[in-house]
Amino acid sequence: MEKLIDSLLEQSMSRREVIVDTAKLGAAAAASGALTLPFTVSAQAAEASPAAEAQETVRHSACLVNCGSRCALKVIVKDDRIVRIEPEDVQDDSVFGKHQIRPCLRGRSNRWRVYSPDRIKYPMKRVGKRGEGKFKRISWDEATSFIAAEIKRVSEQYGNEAIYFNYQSGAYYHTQGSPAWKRLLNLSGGYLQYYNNYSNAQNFTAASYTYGAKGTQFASHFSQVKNSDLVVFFGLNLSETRMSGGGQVEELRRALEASKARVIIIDPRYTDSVVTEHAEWLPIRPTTDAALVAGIAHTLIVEQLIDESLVNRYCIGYDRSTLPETAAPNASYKDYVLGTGDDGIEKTPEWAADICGIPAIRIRQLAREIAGARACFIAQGWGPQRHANGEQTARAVQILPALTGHFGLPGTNNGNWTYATAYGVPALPTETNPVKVSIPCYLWTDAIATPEKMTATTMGVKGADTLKTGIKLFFNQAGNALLNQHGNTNRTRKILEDESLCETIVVIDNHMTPSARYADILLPETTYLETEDLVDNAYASGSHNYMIAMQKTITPLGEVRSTYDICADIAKHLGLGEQFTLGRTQADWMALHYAQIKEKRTYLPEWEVAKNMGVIDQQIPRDEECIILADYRRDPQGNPLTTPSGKIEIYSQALADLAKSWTLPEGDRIPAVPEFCVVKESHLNKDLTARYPLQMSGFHTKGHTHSTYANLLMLHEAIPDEVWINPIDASARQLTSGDLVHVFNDRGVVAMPCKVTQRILPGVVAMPQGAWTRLDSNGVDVGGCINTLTSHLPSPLAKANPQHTNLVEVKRA
Ligand SMILES: Nc1nc2c(c(=O)[nH]1)N[C@H]1C(S)=C(S)[C@@H](COP(=O)(O)OP(=O)(O)OC[C@H]3O[C@@H](n4cnc5c(=O)[nH]c(N)nc54)[C@H](O)[C@@H]3O)O[C@H]1N2
Ligand SMILES: Nc1nc2c(c(=O)[nH]1)N[C@H]1C(S)=C(S)[C@@H](COP(=O)(O)OP(=O)(O)OC[C@H]3O[C@@H](n4cnc5c(=O)[nH]c(N)nc54)[C@H](O)[C@@H]3O)O[C@H]1N2
Ligand code: SF4
Ligand SMILES: [Mo]
Repeated sequence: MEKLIDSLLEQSMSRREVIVDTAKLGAAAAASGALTLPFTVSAQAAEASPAAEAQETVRHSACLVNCGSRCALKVIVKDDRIVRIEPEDVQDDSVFGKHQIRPCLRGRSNRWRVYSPDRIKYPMKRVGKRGEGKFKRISWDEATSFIAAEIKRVSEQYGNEAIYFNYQSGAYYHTQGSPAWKRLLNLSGGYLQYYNNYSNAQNFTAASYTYGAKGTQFASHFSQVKNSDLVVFFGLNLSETRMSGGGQVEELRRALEASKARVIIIDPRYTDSVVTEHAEWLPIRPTTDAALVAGIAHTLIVEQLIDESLVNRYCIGYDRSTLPETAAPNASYKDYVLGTGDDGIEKTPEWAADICGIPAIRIRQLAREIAGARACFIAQGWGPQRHANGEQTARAVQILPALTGHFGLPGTNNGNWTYATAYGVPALPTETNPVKVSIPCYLWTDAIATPEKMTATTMGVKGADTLKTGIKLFFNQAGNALLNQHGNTNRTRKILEDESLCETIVVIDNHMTPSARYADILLPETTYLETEDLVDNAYASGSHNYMIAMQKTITPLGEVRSTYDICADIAKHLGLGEQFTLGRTQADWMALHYAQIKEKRTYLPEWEVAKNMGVIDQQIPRDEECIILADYRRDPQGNPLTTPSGKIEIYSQALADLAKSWTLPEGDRIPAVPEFCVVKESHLNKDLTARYPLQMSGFHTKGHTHSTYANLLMLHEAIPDEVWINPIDASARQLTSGDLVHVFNDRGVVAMPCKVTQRILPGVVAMPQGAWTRLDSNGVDVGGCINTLTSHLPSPLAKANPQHTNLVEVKRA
């Protein structure tokens, strides 16, 4: 409570500071000819006066959080204190013309993040039980020499495979943060690697089977929508997940203004994108998109809306004529849809409607609309795939453009969500990792608790048949997935509390997060605004290309340091100092990286100029080659895909083989065509729904980026964390908006206010993800973290996070 009052007082005091720029006043007065005013001061006089010390200066920084966008921040500083954060000025760039990379409410709240009472300001060592959150201040030398000794001890005792660097996405630095830690760990013998991410593993894995490796990274840029007449989005919500004025949401808005294409959004929630894109909302039950696609395909087939010769030229496994010889004769997608496949069920729109909740008549119309469109842009967000059957959803949406011919042509896409074109701003080289073994990033708790069960054919271990050892030394840099962002927090707590399993946990963060409380050694890193770096435009700025030179805007608080310097010190203790730095400071690396870019783009200004500019437009002409599969469409023989057949694989023999050789948990399936697979926690599971009748899906809220910014009270006032519930479900539980409810299942209980709204379909509730977990004495998560309710069990193929698939009940608290 004290902390809260302190922070409220701090906010109101700095708001009361009067902003007086005497130099500007003098200049303005001179310009207006008001020199006769008795109190006028000249600019020169102002410079000499003591008041000049209180002048505001402008510094440039950026928001490095993982929302996919990258916004520049104009930081107004006075007396070494941040007083305000503004957007950078309007720029002229090669993509949008005159335009502003406008940060969202989160980026602009960075002053509160820097001065938050949650800041960790000194290196610390745990004194209580692990997780209790009791720490004692130690010196930097003590901290860095302890970590060096632990790297040595653990690698000698267990081998380097026992060292792990956890998934993290809180700060995409180029010359500190993750690259610095990875460089240090690689130079000192390596660490157990991970593959996948928490964002889109099911989708990427699916795409590698549907389109080959190329398809995993890219899709058409949204600028193509300028050529579309119809846009169909499955759970794609740019207005809330890509909020920067410099990225995809802006690109889509401009394209829609040009084409006036009709937009249809398929989502359990009526999202802000439905509003801002003037879209039609088709509410769908979570996990059922593959059933919807099968229902659409049924109409396409029976109404002869498919150009079968075209589909068979570009795809395999649509019908029997293109099935590989190794496949069963009735294994094609057409067989699956028409009921001549193994399950014998015809996937009529009525069948699909029963599952997904969209009326059969609307499914038929949708099929006709997509087939009849001149250029339909089909894309999916990553919410639809963050499910227990996410690979199936992803693959189903990926084949819809292929079935309807809407691929490789202007205004079309491949069903995926695009990344920005990479314009290559170098990062600190991490060197190569001598340890070649990797695990799916969602399975690190298993790699701590039950390493003997981690094998290639059960848990997706790569580079070895099985793990040799469990994880013993854990590095958690700029991530909250050590607890908060990982599935089933109550299970994770138990695993972390057992000090005989993972022996040492190092956490590096800005704030005392739920994960930070589980540290043995806790290190404070600078926030974005307290350090210098040269960063890229991140991965969701569409075809817009720029980089940002970040400046240290204030003296870092307390003893906070850059992880480049921290890792250099640890390297020195290990006798690797020179190898780590190569004699360079962090500033030297930035200058070097800039020089490498300037070598290619000689027209860019000198670094001495550029480093004070904030946004640096790379001035690369708009990427016209942003129509995915265009080369393949033009010449499929000349430009084969990287799938085994070189074609779009509606039927995948690789998946059929894999399903046979892997050992899957009961109920899990890996079909060779994009079948709808029922998940355990589904509305169709009559046993489980008797107890937990509501499907609960998470979503990425505007109020925070995951757990970053989630501790800022002012943001909560703007966008509270509330669980969305339909009036029908609310009245059955006698709930009205604002009531505090308990959302619960066998894994835990979360307390949160409810929002009664027609914007969610009946039978489904939606909870924002990212709130900080905090258990009361009864074990109720009064912090409102969704992961108290989610499962740690991975999806079948990608072995990835199914964190949107949950059954729950809701009751008044
Ligand atoms: N404001 C904000 N922006 C962010 C982030 C954030 O935390 N906050 N996180 C960033 C990161 S790291 C990522 S990975 C992206 C994530 O972007 P996404 O993964 O796309 O975001 P989600 O909100 O999980 O899901 C998008 C939509 O899918 C819907 N959905 C859920 N299940 C289903 C389903 O089964 N079928 C269909 N059709 N729709 C479904 C949800 O209701 C939601 O509206 O966003 C990035 N941007
Ligand atoms: N239930 C559920 N869980 C989810 C998701 C979901 O949709 N539903 N989404 C998943 C997805 S897509 C993702 S990407 C993950 C994201 O999970 P994480 O990558 O863990 O992201 P954050 O929760 O934002 O945690 C980032 C941490 O970095 C810290 N940080 C910020 N800036 C700095 C810095 O400069 N230095 C250091 N050292 N630390 C800093 C922040 O304080 C914060 O603690 O969550 C996943 N978890
Ligand atoms: S959270 Fe994303 S959109 Fe918001 S300011 Fe940061 S980078 Fe920009
Ligand atoms: Mo993500």
